[in-house]
Amino acid sequence: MTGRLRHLLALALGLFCGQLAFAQGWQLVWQDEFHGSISPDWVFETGNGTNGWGNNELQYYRRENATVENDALVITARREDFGGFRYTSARMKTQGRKSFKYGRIEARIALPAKLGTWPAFWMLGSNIGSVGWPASGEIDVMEQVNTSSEVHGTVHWRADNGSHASYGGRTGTSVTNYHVYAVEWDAKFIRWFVDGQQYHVIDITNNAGGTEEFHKDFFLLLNMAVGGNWPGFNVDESALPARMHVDYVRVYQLQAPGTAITLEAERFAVMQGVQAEACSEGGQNLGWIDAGDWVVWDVNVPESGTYTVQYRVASLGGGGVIQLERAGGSPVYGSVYVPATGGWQNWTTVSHQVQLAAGQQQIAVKALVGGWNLNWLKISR
Ligand SMILES: [Ca+2]
Ligand SMILES: [Ca+2]
Ligand SMILES: [Ca+2]
Repeated sequence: MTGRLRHLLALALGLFCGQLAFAQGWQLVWQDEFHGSISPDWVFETGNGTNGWGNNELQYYRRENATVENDALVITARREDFGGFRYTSARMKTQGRKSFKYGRIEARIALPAKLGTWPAFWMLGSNIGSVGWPASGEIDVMEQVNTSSEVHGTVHWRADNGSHASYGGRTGTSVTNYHVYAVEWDAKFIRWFVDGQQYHVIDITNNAGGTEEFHKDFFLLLNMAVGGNWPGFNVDESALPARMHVDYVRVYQLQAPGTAITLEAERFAVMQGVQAEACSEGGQNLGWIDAGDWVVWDVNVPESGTYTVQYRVASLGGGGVIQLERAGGSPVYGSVYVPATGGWQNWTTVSHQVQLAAGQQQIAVKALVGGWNLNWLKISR
């Protein structure tokens, strides 16, 4: 696919999502797009846990079973003898690295749907280490078992009498194709969606079980079990290896109008011609920016009006020119000069004022003149 076509497709997808799926005020706060690698915010869990991770699962989890191909995470379940078990797969979590209270949590996932597979995108309360499960609370954004065409969204908690309680919903879809699985979670409700269509909701205003389990931080998990109490213990070994694909995981949170939006350059949606590298100010910056190169980010502009856009830039040589535009190239919002700073990691901030329209959209920086690095953009009223 050509860069231009990808650019236009990205624009079309951005508009599509903007109309169907986004409430005003959702701002992207964390993402892993699996652009060639897995974010260091994920921790891998290995082994078979206690009692097969509590479910009598048959697999041994290994880091090696999570890879990145074609801009997507691939979790592969294998028929492989390892550690005394007959299958291997992968399980990863953001515990201790990234946790979230409320927000829109979504992932674009395609499932294998084979007898014995149990893929899941889910969350656990960050206090699980002190209060245990299910008092920690569990929010299952998406689970599916075996060859079923149904996906399930469920919450688990500890009931007042101390027993395990749960409340789930399900819906049918073409699970082997990519779909966006999401929850929208606030102080009142958790709602489950497939491709923007709600299929389940729980009112948590007065708590699910008389405790606070759904009003505190949760971390994210992705895994694919082989066998276990839910899918059962029949595995179609002829269907292995089975692969779960995850194009991206994104977390949005509600932000009040007037809050500055910071876009880390390296957390782009799509790009052409640039590369990320370690930044002297922490994290990463983008470099190898030549004339005609471009980078696109998802952003939700809270209201239409005049915004100041700041760019954190560095340039060893003669500087360059940034053009800010809507992804796809039209309209052009404005341009700003990048001065020479005397080093690729000598940073300065340049800015200009532009008119932006409200709503979820894809914004792009294009290099009219290359020869500079970009650490971040900040958009403020
Ligand atoms: Ca991706
Ligand atoms: Ca380049
Ligand atoms: Ca950065």
